[in-house]
Amino acid sequence: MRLLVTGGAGFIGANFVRLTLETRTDVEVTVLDLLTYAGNAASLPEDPRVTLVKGDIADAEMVDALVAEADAVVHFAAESHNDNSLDDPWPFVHTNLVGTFHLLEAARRHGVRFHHISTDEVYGDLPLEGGDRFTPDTPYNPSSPYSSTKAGSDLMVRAWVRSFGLEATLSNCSNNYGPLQHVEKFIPRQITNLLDGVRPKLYGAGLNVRDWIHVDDHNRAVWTILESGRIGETYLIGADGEASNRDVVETLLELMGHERDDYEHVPDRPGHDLRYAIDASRLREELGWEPRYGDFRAGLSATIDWYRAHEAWWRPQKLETELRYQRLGR
Ligand code: NAD
Ligand code: TDX
Repeated sequence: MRLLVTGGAGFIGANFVRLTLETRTDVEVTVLDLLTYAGNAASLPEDPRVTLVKGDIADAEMVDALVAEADAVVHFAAESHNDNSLDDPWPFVHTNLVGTFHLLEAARRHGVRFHHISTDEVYGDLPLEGGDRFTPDTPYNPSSPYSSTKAGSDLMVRAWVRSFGLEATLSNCSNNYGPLQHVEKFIPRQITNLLDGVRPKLYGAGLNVRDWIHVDDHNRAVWTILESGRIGETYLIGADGEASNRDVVETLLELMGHERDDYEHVPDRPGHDLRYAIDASRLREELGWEPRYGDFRAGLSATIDWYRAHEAWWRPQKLETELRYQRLGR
């Protein structure tokens, strides 16, 4: 099987490529990645079964040629950080909307199976109190330029299925954590701050809740959907990992040998979503998927170990990232 993985040099995509090589012998992977600030060729394993092509998913000609050679496309590439989308939304429109459009058109022309990776943020947020969770029937209600462009890309995929018979599936996953995540994101930012002797930074009161899942559990679900998902269907991926940002920071502090209250509050993110929570029943009951990382604390501990052991991977991005946050006042 020849797989085209867009965004395969990013956090989730690179973990997907690694998992694929470890678990399948019959797959060859071409990664199409622009290697933006978020992409890192060093995240990919050196393996004769992996080819990295540096390019833009909004480059219609290049995309057409690569999709033509593939048996399936797994589309991870995106501008992915909410804070950046509040600073400058245009790259989000370019990559998440225009880029997805060109991929869909190529997949339609060549009749190639397509899996679209998306986020629970397309559903907006839930109240802090109460046990509501997102389901595949929750109405779209995105809050940020990031989530609105992801929502638009999801809707295009659905329309291409219905109008053109594209063989596509979609998945909307909750917050991922694990190795190879850029230091701009919440958990790696706090771990690497602590390694640098800097106190963790909580937006606002830190009461916002995210539903954490280990990146390998997400990627196993993607493979399950690719192999046995129903065409045209949307699967929500989540592992019942709800925690407030304050809980996460306190746990990281404790695991790294600090007092649990040794963090600081910084100004809140504008439009900050309160709570996400996923009901993954369809994926569990229809396709039999189960998460393997049940213990979030143990997963965080392993993630801390990974960042301790891989400073050479994250160090080049750290200063620039913190300077950007300084400019944003966060
Ligand atoms: P990331 O920012 O770490 O990686 C994105 C990758 O896409 C990078 O390698 C980057 O170079 C590449 N890219 C960006 N623009 C491109 C372009 N125009 N052409 C080609 N490549 C381009 O993101 P991530 O956290 O790995 O997220 C991957 C996907 O998963 C995204 O679609 C995101 O919306 C989705 N998602 C992420 C999470 C999460 O918690 N991180 C949760 C749910 C869904
Ligand atoms: O320094 C910080 N302090 C803080 O309190 C940072 C960077 C974040 N936060 C808060 C904001 C969020 O409530 O932590 C939470 C998580 O923040 P992010 O890591 O930026 O993730 P989030 O905005 O929830 O979006 C993530 O999950 C869904 C990914 O970045 C998206 O790509 C994915 O779609």
